Amino acid sequence: MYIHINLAGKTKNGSRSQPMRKILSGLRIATLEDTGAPYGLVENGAIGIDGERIAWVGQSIPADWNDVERQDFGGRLATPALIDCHTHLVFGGNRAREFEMRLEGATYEDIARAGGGIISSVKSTNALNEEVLLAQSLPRLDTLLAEGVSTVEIKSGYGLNIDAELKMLRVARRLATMRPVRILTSYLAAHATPPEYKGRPDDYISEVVLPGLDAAHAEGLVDAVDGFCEGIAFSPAQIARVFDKAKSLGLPIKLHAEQLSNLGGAKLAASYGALSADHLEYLDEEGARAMAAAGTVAVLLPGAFYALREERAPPVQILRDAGVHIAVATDCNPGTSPLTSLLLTMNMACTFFRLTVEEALAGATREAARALGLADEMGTIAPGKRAEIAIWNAEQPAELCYRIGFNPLHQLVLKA
Ligand code: DI6
Ligand code: FE
Repeated sequence: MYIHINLAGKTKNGSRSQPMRKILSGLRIATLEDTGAPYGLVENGAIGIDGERIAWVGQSIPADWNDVERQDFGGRLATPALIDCHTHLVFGGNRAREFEMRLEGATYEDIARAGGGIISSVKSTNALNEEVLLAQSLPRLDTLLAEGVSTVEIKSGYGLNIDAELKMLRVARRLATMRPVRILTSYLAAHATPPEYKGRPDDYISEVVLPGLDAAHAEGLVDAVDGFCEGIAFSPAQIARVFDKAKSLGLPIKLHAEQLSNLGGAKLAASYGALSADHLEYLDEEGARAMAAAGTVAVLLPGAFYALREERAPPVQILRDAGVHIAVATDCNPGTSPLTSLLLTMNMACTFFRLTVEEALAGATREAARALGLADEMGTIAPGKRAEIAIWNAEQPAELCYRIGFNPLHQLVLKA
């Protein structure tokens, strides 16, 4: 059955008798495929959908599709459905008070070292049972989905004990059953050292992070393993212990690297063949070269750069020159990026990081899929890919990035 989601976020399920084939016509299609045209644009195009896959894309309808039901979109722009490849959207409470403290002059690191920051969200997350945590997280997911998002990555990392990390991941899995969305989970117990292990981060890794990963993996809760490699979090040597465990379980890895300083995290991640290294404000050329060689995607998170009023942008030109694939994501989290708009994120990626519109749009579709290991399945509009297509009240791709705080989604077409 086809699911169409309109602007108000309401979902209409097609009836079971609906045919397997469908044509979306009257579209300006930004395929994001490498066709030589900007955005891989197909003008006056149509998309043939067969089951859950795209069968064809082009200007003429194949003869054997002549009697297939068509929906005409009157010249609107179609793009691949958006993908948010880095979020922490399952958490309890909020950190509005820290926002005020930063306005009064405290820095993010000051607040973290004083027991606020991530630890304050750990307390408010762990105070909630699974149902309430789910209820608090759902509106954030809905806000993302209303902008044409089909796929969201969600990390744990606000539990910091085994049961609480598993609880977060279960909530992430349950969210996927409540909405027409694909959710990928990342195990991020190596996000911060909890107070009971203060000064003993290696013991925390031995006693919580590693056995917790075994338990979460055994329950089928982990799609990837992440860590926070930073002066206020974990060293490369500590992260390497987590990655060794992930590798032994056959799980892909990702890393928060070079956000506030350069510890060589991106190079470490690349040496493990990481799917992505994320943030990267302090990345150097050596790190970029290592990422390019390993095919590790750079996930840029302009929401955190904005909220922390960072002055150092990630080295986009170095990434381009090295041939690193660039994705963009919200980093939706209560501390450094309370952001639930991927369109606004794309705008920020252009405005703050000087990405081109094509890079920003590819970053929230094709490259975001790559950062999740799903490049063969989604992220472009091409035969064989999943039929997950956003249709916009817009003519040009640039309209998606240039407006601020406006949602031009006309319809999200998904096969469920
Ligand atoms: N980097 C971030 O920006 C978030 N986590 C991370 O590793 C911040 C998380 C928070 O402050 O709650
Ligand atoms: Fe993050």
